[in-house]
Amino acid sequence: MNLTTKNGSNQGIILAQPDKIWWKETIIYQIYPRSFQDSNGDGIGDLRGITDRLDYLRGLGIDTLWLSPIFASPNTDNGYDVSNYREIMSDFGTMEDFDQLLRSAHALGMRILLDLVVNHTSEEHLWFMEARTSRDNHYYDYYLWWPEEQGPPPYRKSHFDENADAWYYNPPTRSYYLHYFARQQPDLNWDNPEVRREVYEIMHFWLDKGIDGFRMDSIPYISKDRSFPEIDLQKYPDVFPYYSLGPHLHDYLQEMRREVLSHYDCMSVGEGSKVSPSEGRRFIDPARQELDMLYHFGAADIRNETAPDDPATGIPYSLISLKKMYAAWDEAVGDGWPTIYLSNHDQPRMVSRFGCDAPPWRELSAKMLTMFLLTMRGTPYWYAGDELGMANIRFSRIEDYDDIDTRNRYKKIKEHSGDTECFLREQQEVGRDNARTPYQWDDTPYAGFSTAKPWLQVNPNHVTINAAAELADPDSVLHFFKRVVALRKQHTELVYGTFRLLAPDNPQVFAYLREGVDARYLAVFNFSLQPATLNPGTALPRTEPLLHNYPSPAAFGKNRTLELRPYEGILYLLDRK
Ligand code: TEU
Ligand code: CA
Repeated sequence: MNLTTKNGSNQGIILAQPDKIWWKETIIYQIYPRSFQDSNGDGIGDLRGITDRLDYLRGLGIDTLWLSPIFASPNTDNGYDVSNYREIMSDFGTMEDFDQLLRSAHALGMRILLDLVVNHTSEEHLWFMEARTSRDNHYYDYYLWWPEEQGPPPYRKSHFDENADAWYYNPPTRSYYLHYFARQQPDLNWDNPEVRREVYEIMHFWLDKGIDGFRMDSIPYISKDRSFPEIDLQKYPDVFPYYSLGPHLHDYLQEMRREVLSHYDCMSVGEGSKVSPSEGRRFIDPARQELDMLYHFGAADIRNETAPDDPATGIPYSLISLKKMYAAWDEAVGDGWPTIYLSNHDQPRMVSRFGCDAPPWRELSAKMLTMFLLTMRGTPYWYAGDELGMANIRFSRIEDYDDIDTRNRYKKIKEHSGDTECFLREQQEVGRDNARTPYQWDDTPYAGFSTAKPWLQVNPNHVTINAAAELADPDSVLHFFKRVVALRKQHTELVYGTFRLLAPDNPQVFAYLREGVDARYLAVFNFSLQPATLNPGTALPRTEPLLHNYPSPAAFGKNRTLELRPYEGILYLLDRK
């Protein structure tokens, strides 16, 4: 940790300058392999497809890829149900294909992160196939059971189960097994040291191959209180936050660091479902030696749960809450390091959710969100396709969906004679398949993704929104993305500088200062469909903006205010020492 004296607004204060390391400077580009590029004409994306597109990605300035699970899987949850952690999913290719992908990526100076899914396995994993046969089986204790003779199991809720019940009865053992996700995804018993050893060996296997780190799926859920107490539903009405606070979670993460991660030059990021900022710090405090980063759900939760600050702005959630949430995480991480993202394979498309995908606004709002994500403090997790401004597909029929989450929830609503139409309308905005439609490479019938009918429909808007068209248009979202990526590389103060939220109570504008040792930046974004006004106080720029998304940026008026147009974003370099 270097200590540096700062001037300007923080005169006299000694500010810690974060340690420099590659995973703070990079942008992590998430690929959902099933949807990226098919290389053999079966309608399913695969590893060779990714290898074929590495040059394209490198050309955009991308240098780190996170691949959603590529391991053997029956695909109940598209790879998030692993049946063999040392084999490649047959749909995606072979181990040779993987080795080739890794070699090619490294040769281009790119890194690869894999998705470690070890809160649960697939029911088709050998361990579970054994475990379910008898209570005496060696693998029985690899999973979590409730014996029938103890009466009905205590209430636990499942994310994906049609009945929302996280226990499933297994006749041969006369017991119920626990599954926080689908019943085909039984939860592992992390209190069994053998289970932990198995997981660490799997991690060694991939790290020894040369991968550069892991994204860890559902990691806050791994530790359970095996006395299975009744959950205090007053305290945890949503239940899931209870799952993220298991008694031995941090012991296991420290053990994992000691046994595995500390032996490699690699990075780790935990999926931080249901983790608050104060809990989050414990995962990433460098002194505790657990994970490097935590991928929290703050933005997704606020977008789903809060009411607009002012309905007239056209922002359907509370921007004030969003701003305060990011400021709270920025402070809570302490000496650790923040993360930011606005979409992924479990969320709708960024432009449809936080911007506006109607034609007059799609490009502007996608560019504004690009500037926002890449100028915040923290490592950005970028979801493939957002650089094209890809939008929600908004399926109208349940048959169009592939996702187990959408399908099982629909089933449940139907069985209870609920309002399925209302559910389908809601899924058009939030359904996970919105983000899983094939990558739009060109305007041919299957968008250049495949020569055969893809596993999930291509968005019909690919005739205009596609990589080929955008490469040919210098004003495209794609070229804009490339410019911002380059700018972030060039201005490392945008990576390491401090973050200070301005105008926290402005319901339309997200504005902040980024202040490094040598330079200070002002970023302003109108998140609304309506014009907005900002007075940034003393942070008045004297020069032209570094970057803006309208052809010519708004200028400061006499009264030191900026009149921003809908979705206008501007980045200024305030001063450089
Ligand atoms: O998601 C974990 C998670 O917390 C989910 O509840 C997520 O919020 C949900 O999918 C939204 O509908 C991870 C993976 O990202 C997801 O794709 C998997 O389905 C899940 O774990 C189970 O492995
Ligand atoms: Ca294929």
